[in-house]
Amino acid sequence: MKITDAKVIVCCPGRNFVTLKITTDAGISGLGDATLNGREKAVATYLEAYCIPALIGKDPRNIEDIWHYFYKGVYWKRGAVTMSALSAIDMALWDIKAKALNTPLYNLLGGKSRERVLVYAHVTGKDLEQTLEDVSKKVEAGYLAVRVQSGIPGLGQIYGVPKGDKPYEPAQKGLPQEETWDTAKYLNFVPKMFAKIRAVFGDDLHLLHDVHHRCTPIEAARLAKELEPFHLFWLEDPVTAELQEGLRLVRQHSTTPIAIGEVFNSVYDYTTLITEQLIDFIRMPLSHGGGITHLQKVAAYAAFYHIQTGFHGATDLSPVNLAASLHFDLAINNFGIQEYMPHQEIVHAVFTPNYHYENGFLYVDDTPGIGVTFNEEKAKQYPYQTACLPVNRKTDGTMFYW
Ligand code: GCO
Ligand code: MG
Repeated sequence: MKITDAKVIVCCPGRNFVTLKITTDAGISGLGDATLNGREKAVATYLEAYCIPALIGKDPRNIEDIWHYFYKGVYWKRGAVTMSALSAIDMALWDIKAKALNTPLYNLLGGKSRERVLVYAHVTGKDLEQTLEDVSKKVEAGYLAVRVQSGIPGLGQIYGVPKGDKPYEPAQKGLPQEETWDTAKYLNFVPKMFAKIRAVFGDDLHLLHDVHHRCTPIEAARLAKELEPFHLFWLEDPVTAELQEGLRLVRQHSTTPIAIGEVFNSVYDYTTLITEQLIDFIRMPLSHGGGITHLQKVAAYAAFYHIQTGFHGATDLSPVNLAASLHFDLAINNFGIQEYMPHQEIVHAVFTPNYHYENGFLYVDDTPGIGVTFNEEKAKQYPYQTACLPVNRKTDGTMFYW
């Protein structure tokens, strides 16, 4: 089999997505998600200018070799842009292989370890009252796990809280919008919020929370310690994990489980975190972390340290990535949980998904390959629109992490 063509399709059904389609002389094509929120064109250009010409003529069945061609073979390796491109290539090749063998992807990853994938939903409220209402709605919809974010008294627009009545979507048209931040106000509010949620909803509901990289290690240690009585499923990105050693301080003070890595793209972002058992869940998604080929190795490595997966699954990762993640989640032993932020209906007009939600779990069907159908004609109706993630300033104006 030979790769005869590959193309990048950038479309915006409600939000931007970058899709790679690889075609072969066997009449089989594969899809990969190359979306990097707010940096879509950088990945598309890298693929079009440097990767696609080198892919043509290669045998798509040699996934391991092609992976290393674009990793080891490239002098400027790692980084979100190049790894997102490599992830999309890898995903599309696995899609082709599974279709060629006429089997769903999970069969190539070891077969099913379970029939369904536990997911967590997003709860967002402008204030505590609305947040409690939203938890109720998610519980009624059957979710067994919810990630809770809320507006903070005294702060305006912040991460995780929607504007108006639309579902939360952080990327906004045009240049980055500015949000405000005050760590002291945040740290005072969050433990009170979880105390209330536990009091109202009891012990069984799994509760998660995303700090979104905003605490210093000692602040994160305080938060993790104060949240201990509420038994979180996980506390996500408590610090900006560029400083892996910072997690030692958090660990010394608390038994709250930690999830990290949605912005990582290589195993080398994690080595201290994994080998010193400073985290409990890895978040790096297939579409940014080198695809299935690299994540298989990272997940296996993590398993030896009693670390589970909890893949990033925000709406800025396309249904192709979510479907591929579900195959992966079904197959591996150390699966933990999958993030699930449903895409808007308009997205499903372009990407027909092969998964469905039922009572707290996602199910993927037995369509060969990854199983998502991409409607290129429909995609043309939704051209790219410039949109960026916000930036964040402290209340005194100091630039801060978003
Ligand atoms: C999450 C993430 C997202 C990111 C978004 C950025 O936990 O789902 O933190 O909300 O902010 O994916 O593109
Ligand atoms: Mg996150």
